[in-house]
Amino acid sequence: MTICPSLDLDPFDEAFLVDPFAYHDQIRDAGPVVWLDSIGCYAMARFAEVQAALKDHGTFCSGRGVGLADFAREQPFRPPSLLLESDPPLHDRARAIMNRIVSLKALKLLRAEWRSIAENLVDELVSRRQFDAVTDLAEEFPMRVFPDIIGVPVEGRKQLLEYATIVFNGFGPRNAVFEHGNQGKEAAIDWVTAACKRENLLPGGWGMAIYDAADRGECTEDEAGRLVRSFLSAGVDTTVNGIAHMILAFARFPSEFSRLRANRGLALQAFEESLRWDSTVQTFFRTTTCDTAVSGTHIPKGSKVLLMLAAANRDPRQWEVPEQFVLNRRISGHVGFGFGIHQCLGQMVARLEGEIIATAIAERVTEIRLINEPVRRLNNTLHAISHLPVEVDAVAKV
Ligand code: OVM
Repeated sequence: MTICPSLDLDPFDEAFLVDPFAYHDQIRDAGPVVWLDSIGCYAMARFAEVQAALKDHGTFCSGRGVGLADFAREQPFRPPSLLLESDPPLHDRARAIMNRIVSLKALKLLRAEWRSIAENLVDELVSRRQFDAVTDLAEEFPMRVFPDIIGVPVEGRKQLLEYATIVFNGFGPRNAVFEHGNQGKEAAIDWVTAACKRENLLPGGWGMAIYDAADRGECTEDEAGRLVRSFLSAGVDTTVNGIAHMILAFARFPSEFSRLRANRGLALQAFEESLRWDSTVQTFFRTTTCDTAVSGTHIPKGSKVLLMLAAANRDPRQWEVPEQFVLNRRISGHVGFGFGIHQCLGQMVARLEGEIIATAIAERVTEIRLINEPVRRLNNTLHAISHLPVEVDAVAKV
């Protein structure tokens, strides 16, 4: 058994959250498993070990929470998610209900309409030449398409972004980022709680489809509400920041953007690679259900383990020139959507949004330049951007 190296480094302090990639080498190079004194838990940042832990959900469970808080010792701030914060068999029952709703068939129905929404939006932004790629595009597009699919009220939808801030900060420690980030956003919790109720959901949406499953006896009324909450928690800020980082990648790697313009068939690949390059969900925790060993390092039963997805996605042991956004690499297997039974339920929705935006931009823009450096919005889990001022050159009209 190897001794587990201990690092004096806080993955949730502000310097780390501003530029996590500056610290990942230190964690990956220290060993396959490290002990972080600052937060009193183990961490893994290498691709092979992160992927293996995600796969081994029996040893690395989610039911004690996927944040720093151990639900076996602390009361969670909201009833646990039946998907994210659960283990089989409960997880699988909940997931099956959701998988039937977020189906390929359902997604096929959305593409044409979402495409025309994206085209109109990007047309307008290109005519302005300068815009904020976060507020005007990366937030605007998901907000125009996603809440309608679930069927939540139009009034107050902006609260979805504030709610996501609370939820994703909640996976980290109760630090300054948590306190400041969540301040004044309490109303979002009430809004989302109301939006999850049967009487507030529009007929025909994915939210009501969950209550239809409850009517068939597949889950209880209370479980249905909590599953709607998963859509509303995980469905907006994730794609917002995925799209934002894809635009950032286009600006930082102009030759790759040219390659996309020359071959629009690479649009989906562009979104996927941007997710590897800068993974929106940077980290999630697991808890060990038994004593275990990871690449020769002992981890005792009941330990919280930080899985550093974003670091794994830039591990030079796995990827060539990992810090570069490269369209033609073999990207399959990245852990930006996780891996194993908990792998992102909404990944097909996210991909559809990302592909459609990448296509609409590649058709209309020859170059994207940053007017200013991105303004970061610090969050304990998401790598987030609040403002990304850009200038674009329009494709010449024929
Ligand atoms: C949920 C949930 C919340 C946040 C994130 C997430 C990335 C899921 O409530 O199920 O997945």
